[in-house]
Amino acid sequence: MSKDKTSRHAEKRTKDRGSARRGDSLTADGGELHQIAGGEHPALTTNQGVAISDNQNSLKANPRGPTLLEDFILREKITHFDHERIPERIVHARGTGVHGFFELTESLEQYTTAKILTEVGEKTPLFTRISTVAGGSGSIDTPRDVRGFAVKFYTKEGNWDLVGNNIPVFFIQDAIKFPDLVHAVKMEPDRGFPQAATAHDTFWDYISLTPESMHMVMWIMSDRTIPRSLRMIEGFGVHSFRLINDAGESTFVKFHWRPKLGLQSTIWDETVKIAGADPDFHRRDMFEAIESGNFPEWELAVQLFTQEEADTFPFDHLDSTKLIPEELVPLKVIGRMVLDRWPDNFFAETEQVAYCPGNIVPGIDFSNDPLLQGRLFSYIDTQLSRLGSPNFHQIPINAPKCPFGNHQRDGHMQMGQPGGRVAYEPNSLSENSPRETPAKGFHSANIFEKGDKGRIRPESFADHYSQARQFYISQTAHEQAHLASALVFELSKVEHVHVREAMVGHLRHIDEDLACRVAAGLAMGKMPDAPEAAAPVQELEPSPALQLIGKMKDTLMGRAVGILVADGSDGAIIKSIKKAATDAGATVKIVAPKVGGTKLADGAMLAADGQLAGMPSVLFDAVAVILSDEGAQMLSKESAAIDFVRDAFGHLKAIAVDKGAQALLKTANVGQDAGVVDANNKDAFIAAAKTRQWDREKSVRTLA
Ligand code: HDE
Repeated sequence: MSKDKTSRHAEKRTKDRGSARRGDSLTADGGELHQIAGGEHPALTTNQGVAISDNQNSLKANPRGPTLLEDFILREKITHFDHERIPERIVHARGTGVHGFFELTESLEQYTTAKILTEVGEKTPLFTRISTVAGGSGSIDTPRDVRGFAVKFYTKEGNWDLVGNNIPVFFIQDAIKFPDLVHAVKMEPDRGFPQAATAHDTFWDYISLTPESMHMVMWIMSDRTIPRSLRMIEGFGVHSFRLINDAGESTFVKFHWRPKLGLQSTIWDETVKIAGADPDFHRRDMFEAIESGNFPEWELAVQLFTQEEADTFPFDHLDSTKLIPEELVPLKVIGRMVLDRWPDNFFAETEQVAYCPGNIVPGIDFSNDPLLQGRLFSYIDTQLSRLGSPNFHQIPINAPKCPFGNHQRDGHMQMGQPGGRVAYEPNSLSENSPRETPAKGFHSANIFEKGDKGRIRPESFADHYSQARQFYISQTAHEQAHLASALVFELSKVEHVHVREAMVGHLRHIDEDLACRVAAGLAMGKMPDAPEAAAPVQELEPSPALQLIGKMKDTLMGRAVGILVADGSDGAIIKSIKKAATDAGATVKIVAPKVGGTKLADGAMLAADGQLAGMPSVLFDAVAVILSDEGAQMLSKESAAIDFVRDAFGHLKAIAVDKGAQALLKTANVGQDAGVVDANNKDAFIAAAKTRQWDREKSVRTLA
C-alpha cells in the first residue's frame, strides 16, 4: 500500500519562516503549545491537540473504498476551511496594513490633555491600513479611487482611531446619504460590473444629482486618485475634531499626514497598464520597502482654530465637502509616523483590524459634522456583522495595549475568563473590580446646544461650487489637463447622454473653460445649461497647497529604476548606472529577455530580476536601456521591448540609452528630448530621473 510522497518530502523541508514565528503555536489561553514528540518540528495536531499521523490521506473503508464520516481529522480540517472567509468590508475592502509608531515632536499641552499629543519623544505603537474604496478585496491596487488612510494608535490611555482618506473632503454632507453613494459607485447590481471603477452610469447619475459632491469630484478626477505608491500619498482626518485642555476649553483641529517622500502620481495610461502588469503594485511596493528597511514616514500636522475664527471662514467647517486652505490656517507639524513592521499574518491583522472613528481618548472629542456623527455609529455596527461578535475588541490587533477592563461579559467568541462573583458596578462585594475614574476618565466637551429639531440642512452648507472652483484654478496647467481628460474618460463610459450633460452643466459653475474642454472631449453638439446654484459662487483666492505637482519632490528616494539588457550589453555602463541610481536612493532592477540572466560583452553572466514580458517599464520611475548592436536588433523584433521604451517615453520618464539602444528607440519611434540621456552621462540621467518630463507631454498625448 503506497502513501502519498508529499508527507515524506515535507519532513525533509527546512524550518520555514512561519514555523519559527511568535503566535503560531499558541494555545487558546495564550500559552506556548507544549512540544509533542514528532522530530525537530512541532507536531501537527487537530484543534483539540491530538497529533496527526497522516495529513495527506483521508480515512477510507478500504484503499479504493468510500471515505468514512468517522474521519474527525478530515471533517475538522474541511469545516474550518469552509469558514475561512469573513464578509469583506462593504467599502475599503482591499487594503494594505503595516505596524509602526508615532513619535510626538511638538507638545499640544496648551490645547489638550491627551498624553499622545503632549508627551514629546514618546513613541506610541500603531497599525495603519491604507485601502481603495470601491473594489472588492481581490480587486486591483490601482483603480482611479480615493485611498482610505486609517491609523489605530495604541495609546497609554486607550485606542485612538484616526480613520481618514487621502483626500481632505468628502462626497456628501450627511451620513444618511452614504448607502446611496456607495450603491451608486459599486458594481451595478443587475450586471455585477464594473469592479473598482467610477466610470459607469450609476455613479455619475448619482453624482450629477448631488451638487454637494462637486468639490470631491475635482479631487477624484485629479491625479491624487492614481498614486504612484501608498508611501507617496497624504492622509487627512477630513472632519473637524476638538481638542480639550486641562481647563476644559476646546479648540477645533484638523489632522493631516504628509509623506516624507513627497507626493507622486502615475499617468492614466500608465495606471491602466500597471493594473495588468501587477495587480498588487501598491501592496508589493509597501512590502518591499518595509522588508528592505526603507521605512515610509509621514509628518502629522494639525490646523488649530477657535469657534471665533471659524465664524469668519467663508464656509462652514462642519461641512465635510469643505477644507480649510493652508493659507487660511497654517499647518503645524507635531510629530511623525514611521511604518516599520509588516504584519505576521494578513488575515489576523490587516483583515481583522476594526477601525472605529468613535475610538478616541480623553483630551480629544468630536465635532458636530453630521457625516462624522453618522460614522460614530456605522463602524462599530459593521464590525459586528463583519467579525461576528461584540468581542471583536479582544482580537489582538484590536485590543488596547494599556490595561482595560469592565463588567461587559459573555457573548459570541468570548476569549476572556473573568473570575469572581461581581460583574456589575457599583458594588460593595469586590475590592478590586474596575470603577469609574472621574479625574482621568473621558469627558465630552461642554458645549451649549440650541435650535429647532428637524431634518434640516443648514444654510451654511449651501455653497457647492466655490471650493471646487478654487481647487481647479489652483492646479498647474498639466494637472488641469489631466483632470479634464479624466472627466472625458469617465463620462465617455456613461451611456446615458442626459447624465453626461448634467455633469457638464455643473462644471460650468466651476470653470467655464473646464466645462468647454469636457464638452469638446465628449463631442457635445451644444453646451448644456448649468443647473440653478443654491448659493452664489464665491471667487476664492487660488491655494497652491492644493496642487499635487507642487508637492512632488525631485528625488529618487523610494523610487525604482529598471535597466533593460540583453546578451552583449556593456557591463561597465550597467554597473555605473546601477550604482548612481542606488546611491540616489532608488531600487534598481535588471530586466532581461530571460530571467536566468544575460551574457554581457565581457562574457560575464548578469542575473536578471525579471523577465521582459513580466516586468514592463510601467513598474519603474525611470529606465536605462543598455544594448549591443545585436541585442538591439534582437529586441527590435520583440514587441515587449518596443513597448518598454515607447511606454517609458509616453509616461514622461527619463530614459538613459547607450549607442546600441538607440536602434531600439528608432524602431519604437521614440524621439529625442531632454529626458532621453546618454547612458555614459550618469549624472544627467540621475538628474532627469528625479522628475517627470512634463514638457514632453504635449508631444505624446492629446489631452482634453
Ligand atoms: Fe467610512 N466606512 N464611512 N469613511 N471608511 C468604512 O467600516 C462610513 C467616510 C473610511 O481600513 C466601513 O470597517 C459611513 C469618510 C476608511 O478598515 C463602514 C460614512 C471617511 C475605511 C464605513 C463614511 C471614511 C472606512 C466599512 C458616511 C474619511 C476603512 C468597513 C457617514 C474621513 C477602514 C469598516 C479600514 C470603512 C462607513 C464616510 C474613511 C461601513 C456611514 C468621510 C479609511 O463602517
